[in-house]
Amino acid sequence: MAKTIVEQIMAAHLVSGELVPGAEVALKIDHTLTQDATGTLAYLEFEAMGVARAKPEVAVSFVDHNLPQTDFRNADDHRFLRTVAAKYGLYFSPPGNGISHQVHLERFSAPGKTLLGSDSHTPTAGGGGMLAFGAGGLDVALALAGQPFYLVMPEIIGVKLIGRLRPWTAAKDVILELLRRLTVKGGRGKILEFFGPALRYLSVPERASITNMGAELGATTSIFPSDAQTRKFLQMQGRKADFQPVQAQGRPRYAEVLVIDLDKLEPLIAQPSSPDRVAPVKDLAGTPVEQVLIGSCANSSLRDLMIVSQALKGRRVHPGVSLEINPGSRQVLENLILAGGLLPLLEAGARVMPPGCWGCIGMGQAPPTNAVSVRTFPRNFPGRSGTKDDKVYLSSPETAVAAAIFGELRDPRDLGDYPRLPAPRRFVVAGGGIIPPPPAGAAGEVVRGPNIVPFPQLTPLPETWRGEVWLKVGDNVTTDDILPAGSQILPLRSNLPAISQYAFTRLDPEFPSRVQGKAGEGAIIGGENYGQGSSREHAALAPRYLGVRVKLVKTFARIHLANLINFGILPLTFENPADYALLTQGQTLELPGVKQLLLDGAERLPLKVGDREIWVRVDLSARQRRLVAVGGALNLAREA
Ligand code: MIC
Ligand code: SF4
Repeated sequence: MAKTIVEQIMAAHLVSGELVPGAEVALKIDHTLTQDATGTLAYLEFEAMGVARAKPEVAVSFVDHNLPQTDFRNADDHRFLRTVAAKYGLYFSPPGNGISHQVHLERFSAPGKTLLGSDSHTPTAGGGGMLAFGAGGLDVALALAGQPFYLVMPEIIGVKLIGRLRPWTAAKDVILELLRRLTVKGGRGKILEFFGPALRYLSVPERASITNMGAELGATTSIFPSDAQTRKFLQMQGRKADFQPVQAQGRPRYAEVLVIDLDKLEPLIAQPSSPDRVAPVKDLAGTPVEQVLIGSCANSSLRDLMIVSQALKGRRVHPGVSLEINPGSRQVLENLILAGGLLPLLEAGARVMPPGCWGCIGMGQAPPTNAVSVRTFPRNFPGRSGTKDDKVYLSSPETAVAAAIFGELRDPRDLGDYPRLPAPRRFVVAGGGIIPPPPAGAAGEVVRGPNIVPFPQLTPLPETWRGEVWLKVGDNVTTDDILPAGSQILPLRSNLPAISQYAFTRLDPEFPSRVQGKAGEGAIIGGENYGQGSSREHAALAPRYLGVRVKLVKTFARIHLANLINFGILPLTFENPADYALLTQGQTLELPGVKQLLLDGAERLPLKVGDREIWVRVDLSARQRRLVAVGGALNLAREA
């Protein structure tokens, strides 16, 4: 029988449910990953579950987001993560070892297996044939405890790639083309499965650039088959034994098929401040550029850095540009050095950082006021760079290096002949960096510093809920808007009372002071694709901590919705989207008998808005309804 890759992997991991789009399914998880900015909370939650040792085949705790250790708080978090990993039997990838997604692909990816990660770009591993999902930290903690991962079965979309990339166009242009066509909400409720004759020419790191930014489409995940390219990659990593072929069987029926002809693709760029504002670079040629950043989980493989280095050979960075390189991993940096790629970068005037996320999450590398910054990163949401009213463009390394050389946006084809890239038969895979789990019982105790504040107790949903509209926002609000990151806020990820002081401050600087100390609870009103972007569960928890109990929007982004449910926030959607216009800040709201209605499975609820009444929808499974009613997943675990 014809079967997609996704159906085959899901069938092999199915714990409960049916593989029918829209139904809730539970999947067994083989690998987990966390990063420091979401990991501290995830491990506090895992500890609260009282499980002695992590259950997945492979569980890795990475430190990549917040690296500078500017004070004790950051260093405390790193030590906490290292000691938790040792105690519970996880691999630990310390600061400087690289970005979780790049390192997981290199060192652990295994075709046909499932991966759950507390970071929205976890689908990067789909480039290596894994079925990989981003999730909130609590879902990852549950997977660490051996629980399955619940998700609503998405539709499976086929993306057929034909032709072959032309010189100076790159895999990044493939995903930018998809963003141009589908927008940041076009992938909601969908998994993208790639196939077609062009796959023969796309290496695993190139495929990973594509699956990585499937997250920007709002897709549940993206996946490539495991084929000769996958075998070659694993061989180069010295992991031939991990190869498993994974191919679609027969001619599967996709819900929809999109075709991209790579021969026709030209260098593209996403304009400020959304990854879907895509245009051909040549249409923007001449725009002055002052900063170019190469790196991130989308584009920091050896190939990506080598093309930049080779293009710079014998040239200099334009004097008006700051060119900065953030290698994806220690391994990439080592192989770059061995291939002779580091010297041309340094000679041309580039600044090379230790491997990590850096400016992608606003940890340094903020652009100057009013300057254009071109980045090979996945996201350019407003202000994420750390500079107010920033002008961040997203492109391939090819387009980015052209901007660094010319000092303005230019079609990289203006650089002349495409350089020959070295094709090593094997990567050097040094053992340095990753710390394997010690044998059970061999590790000492978990060490906690004063910045690591225990998790608060969350109250259950009342029988009848009464509250007030605390804030109304528009479409495509990101989790960066709900709870920003950056150098000031990232050190507070393990300190909920402190971090909640930043909730919604991008949209309303007074929000925390305005609502704190109010006697009752609040609701947030939103538009389409509410909560897109990062998986940070702090974006659910911080508002919850301040008293937000209800979110009423037109549509939710998947990971944020799961996080709201996990922390006992009631997610509602408008039955009639036009009712959005009726709601204003300060109105009183009432949901009569909501708790019982929720537990009884009601799909619509009456909502009193002042002296009017409207209908709102609750699209939740029985499991999710219980979670919301008891006040979140940790309360449920405590009840059990
Ligand atoms: C991001 O790219 O937005 C992040 C920072 O990696 C987040 C995780 C976080 O906020 O810690 C993500 O992608 O989930
Ligand atoms: Fe790190 Fe940026 Fe990737 Fe997020 S998108 S994991 S911040 S490199």
